[in-house]
Amino acid sequence: MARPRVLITRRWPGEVERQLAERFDVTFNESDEPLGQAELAAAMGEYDVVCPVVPDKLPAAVIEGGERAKLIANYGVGFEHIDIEAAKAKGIAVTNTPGVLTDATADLALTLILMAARRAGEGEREVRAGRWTGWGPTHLLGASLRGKTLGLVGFGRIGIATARRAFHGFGMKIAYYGRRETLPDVARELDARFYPDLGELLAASDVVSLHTPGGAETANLIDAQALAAMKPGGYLINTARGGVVDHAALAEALRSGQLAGAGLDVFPQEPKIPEELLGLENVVLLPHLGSATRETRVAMGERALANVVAWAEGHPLPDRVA
Ligand code: 8YV
Repeated sequence: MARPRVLITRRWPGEVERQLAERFDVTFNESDEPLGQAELAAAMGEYDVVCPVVPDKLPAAVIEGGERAKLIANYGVGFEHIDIEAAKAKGIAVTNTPGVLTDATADLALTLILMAARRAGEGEREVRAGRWTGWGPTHLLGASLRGKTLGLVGFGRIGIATARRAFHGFGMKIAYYGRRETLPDVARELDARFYPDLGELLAASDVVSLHTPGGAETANLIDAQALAAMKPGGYLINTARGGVVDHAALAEALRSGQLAGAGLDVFPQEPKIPEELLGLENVVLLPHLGSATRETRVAMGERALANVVAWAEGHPLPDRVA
């Protein structure tokens, strides 16, 4: 039987690309330029397996673009860029890469918490611009983390990993809002308090960190009203999805001082950064680096590959989401 045809829409780390090439008839994207909607739609008719990344939008119109594809093996854990219902309707399986990017993303959430609270972005810009005039007792004072409450919105794998770092490493108190209470062991380990009401969680937290999936269910969850419910002088951290936050309202909360700062790794229309944030000093802006360590990107590739191999061998798919 001919080897299955697999499309990898962007460059993956070389070692995983090599593993793929050994087993499948693979097309790599040599230029690493994102594919357009028409190219992705055509791919559904030319490949057995399509392996997209988060910026590749796969709405129904793309998924219905051809009859050949049987598996969409997403390189990433979030899959709101794929129309799952359309895939199901066409009998196309969808998999993701859970677990392997938990630590990297939690590390980045802590990076943003520390950068925002300690005004690291402002300091770096000051130094690079030659504006630093020397040490001073009141120069660029930030906020201590010990004893402060970290409120996690979404308490799945990444939310819990973030809480662990904040609790054990920085002496923060842990509160969370989610669909359900966490396991008793986790609650005990982190002395974590569950808030069934988002507004109450926001009001109780000094730092709020977002860990929900993206998509319609969480669109603009953090809107003007939610930002007004936060503790004055609090911080908002987002390593989840840009669409969870109303950025015009966030910019206003940062300008007015309702929030002391924010740290953002994700945006609604990446790589566009909402204009109103660019001029603000008290927001840290990163280019979606959550999972961007060499080790993690290799592990994500291997996880996606394991799903492709399972599909090719007719085994149950380890990370099937549809
Ligand atoms: C990945 C992410 O880099 O996995 C996710 O959901 O947000 C990122 O950290 C991206 O998805 C790659 O497709």
